[in-house]
Amino acid sequence: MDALREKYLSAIAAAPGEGALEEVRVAALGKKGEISALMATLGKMAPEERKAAGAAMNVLKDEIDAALRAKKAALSDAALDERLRSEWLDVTLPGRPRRTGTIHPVSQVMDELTAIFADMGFAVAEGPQVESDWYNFDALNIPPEHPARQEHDTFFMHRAEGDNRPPHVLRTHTSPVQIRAMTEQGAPIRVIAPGRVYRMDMDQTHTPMFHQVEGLAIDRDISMANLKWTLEEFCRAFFEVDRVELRFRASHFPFTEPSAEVDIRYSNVGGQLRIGEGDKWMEILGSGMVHPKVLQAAGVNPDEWQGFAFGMGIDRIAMLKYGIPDLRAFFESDLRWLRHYGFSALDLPNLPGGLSR
Ligand code: 2NL
Repeated sequence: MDALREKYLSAIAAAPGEGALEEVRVAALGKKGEISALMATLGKMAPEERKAAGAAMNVLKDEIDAALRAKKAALSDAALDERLRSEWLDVTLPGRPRRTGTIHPVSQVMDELTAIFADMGFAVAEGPQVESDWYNFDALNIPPEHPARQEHDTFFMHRAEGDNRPPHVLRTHTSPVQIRAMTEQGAPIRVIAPGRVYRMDMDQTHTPMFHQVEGLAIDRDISMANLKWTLEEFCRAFFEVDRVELRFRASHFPFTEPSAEVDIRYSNVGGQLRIGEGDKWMEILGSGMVHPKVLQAAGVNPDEWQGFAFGMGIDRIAMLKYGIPDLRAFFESDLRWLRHYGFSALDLPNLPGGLSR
């Protein structure tokens, strides 16, 4: 029995894992185990011998059993320690940011514009980007020989072979949208027409597609005073400043008379543009009183109705609002611009203005 005790206690002590320990248990205490076999010999013993041997065997069995349990607990503690060491997780680490999409800056600015003019009672009008020459040019008092119609400014669509009607064009401004609105709705009318426009122009400060918003207000007694207030009110809201100053310079457009280009006062303090203060002027839009011929072309009687119209580029006033220095910065994915809108997905280290610099 001492040999058995010695054998199993050392086997238990040496068992490297729970599997090996189980094998030791089966070898000792299993149905066919050595200690079970030993205990089976009790039945053949004489009663007086059996009492002492039985007690000793029970002590041996309990001792082995206790050693097995202790070892099993030690092995499972060690296994847990090992898992805790190898599988630790720092739950205090910040989460990985999710990369979400955002509204394109130009769309966002268009939404801002639309909201400001909506507050002043302007509806939004939309129309086709492929236009007839009537809506894009003739109705706007732009005659066939006008330079704006030339090949080098306008994208012309192809007509089918043998179709000699004048070609459609990619709209060069959103004015045709307003002509359509006036023609359909008549006067009085107050609409803005934001959207894409196209001109065959591509250099460091021009792209062949850009965005424009035009505005139109026709009523019985609309004057340039209404135009001035509307534009000032718009600029205050859009640039989020209390004071703006606009300067109207006499100009010429075929579709307005009189016409004015409008400049806004600003300063440049160390590259930071401030609207409404300073001694610089920046041209932001063109405007005027709608030409009687244009009203007539849209079926509105110029003896009864009059109104103002204006047009401005969206890309530029957006860059002005958000401090982007020039178009190239915009189109080379300048990250000051993109980051302003949370475009972290494009935050690549080797782009101009990247975070890593
Ligand atoms: C500019 C100048 C302008 C208009 C657009 C307009 C529209 C109708 C009738 C008359 Cl339906 N005028 N639009 C008027 C004056 C100027 O745009 O520099 N745009 C970027």
